[in-house]
Amino acid sequence: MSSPNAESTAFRSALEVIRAVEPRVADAIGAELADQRESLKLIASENYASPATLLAMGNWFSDKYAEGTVGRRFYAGCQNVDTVEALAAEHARELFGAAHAYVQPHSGIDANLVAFWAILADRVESPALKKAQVRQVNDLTEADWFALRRELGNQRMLGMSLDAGGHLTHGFRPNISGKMFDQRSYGTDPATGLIDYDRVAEAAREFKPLILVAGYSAYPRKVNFRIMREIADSVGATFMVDMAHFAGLVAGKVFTGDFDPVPHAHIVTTTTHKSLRGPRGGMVLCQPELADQVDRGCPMVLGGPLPHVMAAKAVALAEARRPDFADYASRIVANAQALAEGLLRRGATLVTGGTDNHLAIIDVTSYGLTGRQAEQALLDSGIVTNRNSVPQDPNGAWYTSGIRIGTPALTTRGLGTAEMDQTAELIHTVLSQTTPGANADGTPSKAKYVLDPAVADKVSRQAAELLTGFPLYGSVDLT
Ligand code: DSN
Repeated sequence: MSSPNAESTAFRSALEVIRAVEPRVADAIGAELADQRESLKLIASENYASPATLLAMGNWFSDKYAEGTVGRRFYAGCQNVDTVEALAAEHARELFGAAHAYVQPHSGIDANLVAFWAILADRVESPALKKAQVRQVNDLTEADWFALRRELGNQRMLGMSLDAGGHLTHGFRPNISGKMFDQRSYGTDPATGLIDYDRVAEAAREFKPLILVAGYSAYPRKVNFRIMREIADSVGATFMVDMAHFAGLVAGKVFTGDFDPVPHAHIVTTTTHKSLRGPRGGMVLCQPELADQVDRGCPMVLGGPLPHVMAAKAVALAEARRPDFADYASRIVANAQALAEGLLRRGATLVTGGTDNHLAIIDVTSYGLTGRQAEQALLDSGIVTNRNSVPQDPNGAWYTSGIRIGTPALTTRGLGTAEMDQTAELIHTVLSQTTPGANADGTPSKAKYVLDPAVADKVSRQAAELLTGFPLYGSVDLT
């Protein structure tokens, strides 16, 4: 462990150097720390990376180009980049028990694009693609290229529907995956809100996807990856899991056996900054047969790797291999369950009636609100969340009917189950005292809301008070 003094000195010195060039940037960085310290952060996809992880990104690795892979680069002088990329990959393989790890993706979308490409290259029966893989691309004729585009396009993907908690990159229209793939989705059982594996199997039998995708950004339950793999195998699909949200729970051995995607999936993608608590970025883990294609991620779909971020991934993954990370991961779930129980006890409605992971979805229609109204009212009260669709959402993806809450960040900060109950009380107070507003012409608004500023002020003060016992980056004094 570094000394608290070293951490404080490092950040203060960094800001002093930045301030000498553009003081407004230094001020914004300082203000961001102040804001994060003061608010009750319940965004399920956010966290607080360690000082070591943050500092590993602010250095001269940022200046280096390193297209290619370890030991096989398109630029000279990559020996130090090789060191950090190999280290990050080794930590990832060891942490997750994966055969292969590719740590270059810049984000979750990038990681998914790398995975899609690897699966297409592995699975699509295309004579033109075979030629493209073995020959110099200049040798392909116009007819070969035409065939290649035809054969790669319109392949089938089956993923979880957006309103049930799936992710945009799993074949939905606003994302490129929804434009390249012929996509169908499986939802959840309307009565329970849970994945109905028989229905997934039925959809897979009917649709015969090339890729079956599991994973979510707003589903509050475990997924049985053994069953999903059996479904994929029964129709000859490649099974891909996007574990971006719950990678920390896999790393911390909270999700094991049927609920650990790594032994069951052909390919697993993740971000590194959510429950895994690393730097902002992505990563792909895969079975050996997909490794060569995955390693072509750059330049196939990625720009030059970000060596400074790979260095930070190596640091964060090393942290996640320590025994205390398992304790952190189990506290995330205990906190999410305490928060969910606290809300249920006060009369809130939760999608699926609770949680067994790091997040919960409050159906705010039971408070007479849209997600957008609830999100803003909570923000006014010092509670940072995001609005989210609920299954079969009547308010659509912009206004929504839900609020997603998650505990990875507050758990990092040290809050426990008692504080989660207090947090539930604050959320319930705001939502039960907010009413829908009206447009200027008197029609009901899905965005406007009425909340007595005195209530918002009181809850903000209570939220700040709750946080005083849990200083964020407590060693860092920027004054
Ligand atoms: N934006 C992330 C989330 O909040 O879940 C997913 O990409």
